[in-house]
Amino acid sequence: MGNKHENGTILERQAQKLKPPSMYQVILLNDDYTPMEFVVAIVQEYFNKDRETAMQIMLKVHRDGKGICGVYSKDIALTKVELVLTHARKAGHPLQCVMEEV
Ligand code: TYC
Repeated sequence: MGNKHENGTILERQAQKLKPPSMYQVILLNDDYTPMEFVVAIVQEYFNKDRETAMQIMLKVHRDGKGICGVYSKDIALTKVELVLTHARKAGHPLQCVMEEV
């Protein structure tokens, strides 16, 4: 059932039901202790931003409490959150990084 190649109707119905994968914003949160330069380096290294863009993102987080570093598929976003948190903890900083479905 459901796979008639001689009649395209059923396959077309299946195709119409397919949704694009959910996307996730990876967000940095502000704190009072993580050095600004450390955050800039994190944004450059894990979110592929140049120094100027990384500085703007860091300053937005510092002023507004949070800021978006990028939008990714679920597995990529999860990996970035884990890498950032691992790097920050190893360096002894309380930096927080979360993901939110767009
Ligand atoms: N508020 C921090 C400070 O003044 C800098 C900072 C920016 C920390 C962004 C975290 O996600 C952050 N040193």
